[in-house]
Amino acid sequence: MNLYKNLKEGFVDSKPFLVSPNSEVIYSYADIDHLSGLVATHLAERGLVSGDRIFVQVEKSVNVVVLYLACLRSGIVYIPLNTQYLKHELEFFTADARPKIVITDKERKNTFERLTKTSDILILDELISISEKLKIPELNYELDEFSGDAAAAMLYTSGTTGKPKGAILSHKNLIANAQSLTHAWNWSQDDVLLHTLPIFHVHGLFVGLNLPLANGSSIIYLDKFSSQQVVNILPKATVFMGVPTYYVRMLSERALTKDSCKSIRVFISGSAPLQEQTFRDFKKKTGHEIVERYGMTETGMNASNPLQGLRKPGSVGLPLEGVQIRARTDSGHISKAGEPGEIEVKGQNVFAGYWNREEYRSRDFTEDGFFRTGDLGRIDSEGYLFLIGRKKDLIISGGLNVFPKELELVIDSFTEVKESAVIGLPHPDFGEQVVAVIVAEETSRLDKPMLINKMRNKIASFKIPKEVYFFDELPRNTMGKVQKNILRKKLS
Ligand code: MCA
Ligand code: AMP
Repeated sequence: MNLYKNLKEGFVDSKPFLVSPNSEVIYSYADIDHLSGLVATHLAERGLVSGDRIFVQVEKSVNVVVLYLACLRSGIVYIPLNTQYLKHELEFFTADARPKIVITDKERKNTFERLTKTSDILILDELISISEKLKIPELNYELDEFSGDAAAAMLYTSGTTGKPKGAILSHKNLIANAQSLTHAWNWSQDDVLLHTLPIFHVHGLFVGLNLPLANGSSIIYLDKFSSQQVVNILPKATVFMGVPTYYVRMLSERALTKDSCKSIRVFISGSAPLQEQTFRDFKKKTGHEIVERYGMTETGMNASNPLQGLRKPGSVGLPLEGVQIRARTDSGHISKAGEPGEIEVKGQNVFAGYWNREEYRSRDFTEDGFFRTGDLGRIDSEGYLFLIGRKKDLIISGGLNVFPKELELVIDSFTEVKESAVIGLPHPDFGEQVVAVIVAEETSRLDKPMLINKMRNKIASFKIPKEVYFFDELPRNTMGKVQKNILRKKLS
């Protein structure tokens, strides 16, 4: 079972696959098949074999798509990294995953050279142009059969301990998700997806690429999201997907009208809660009810509001085909309809576990094989899932996850800081914003600009607190635990 082989069944050779914003065909399906074959050949010549791990930290480009497909064909485990990650963060990933090769941009090469002596470091654009020159017939890598359980990709997701964990996604997991989403969203060859998401997360990588590929549809490929550009291009597309921040920003565009959305079949939102107000405002302005869905790095997509049938505002919809979803109460029993609890999921889409963390399996999964998501929700009597909070201490800012513990560890390492607490507070654009509460050492003259400056060298800029407050002490309960709910109340 090979995801590439499975996707290829949907390819239509003569059809445009990647299209530029001004409608030029960048690659047809035949082109992408040929080129990814050449790159797979080149990677094999460099000694990469099925099961080898490859790091990819590059700006969004069409070449990344080629590389991704080449890796799928050859069974190389694709490990994408957020382009904002800095040396301090990359250090951990490199030591943890020990990739055979790092593929990056010219600007990042030095950083990786300082981080690893054991991995080859290649520039993506050079890799592609060398492969193009090969001009040898591509090997039929897609005919290689791997076990469906073989790893196709590994994506890091931060943990409540502050240390990221590599979620291993198998070929079988990704195939299952592409199939259930094709069905749920009625995806077809006639679809044109306007792709503006980053390409290093499940949302932009697997949902945004595998679905069109599996169905021979075209992608209008933008390097990044810009609400103005998106609204201008919407008339050329049939599907748009994004995080809630995209929809909030699109709503402020005057050019967003019922007319500009005439060709759109479905707008999809996920990765963070879509505010009911955004759902209603978007419907009023465009006539479209956004389809909200629920996913995770570890599971791909689990639930979606239906294409036909009731789309409930505030709900992430019904379980996708082949996915079981239930809630478990604090007292440990399976919730009845409407009763809140931690959401657990099971299905072919759910990963088998984290890299090098087999010993935690019993904590991450229930005895009957459901993954404990750390999300809190309730399922109504019609089977619709409503997410109502999170058991895990996590902030989602503009669709990007920030784990407070990771930031607290960084902040507490500064000599000027006695202790800190990081919380999420509502933000009109990002949904939630990162806020740091600091208890400074008495003699320190630490202020917000100084703190932000110190953090900038250490962590990706989207994690940097938007607000900083200085307190004399942090509120604690009788067990000594910081009461973040009190901080949130005080500061909202
Ligand atoms: C950028 N900045 C942010 C964020 N993005 N700050 C907080 N939260 C953010 N999300 C900061 C930058 O660090 C920078 O700070 C400043 O804003 C300008 O950066 P720029 O890149 O120009 O910002 P932007 O273009 O306005 O980006 C905002 C964005 C982007 C378009 C909302 O963050 C985005 O595309 N988010 C989508 C993320 C995503 O794909 N999530 C899916 C993962 P400074 O100026 O200080 O340096 S979740 C997933 O895959 C699961 C499975 C699921 O369910 O989908
Ligand atoms: P990630 O670790 O980046 O895969 O993020 C997964 C988390 O995003 C989930 O566990 C949820 O907490 C959150 N999430 C994804 N989709 C939605 C949604 N539609 N509404 C609310 N939260 C969501």
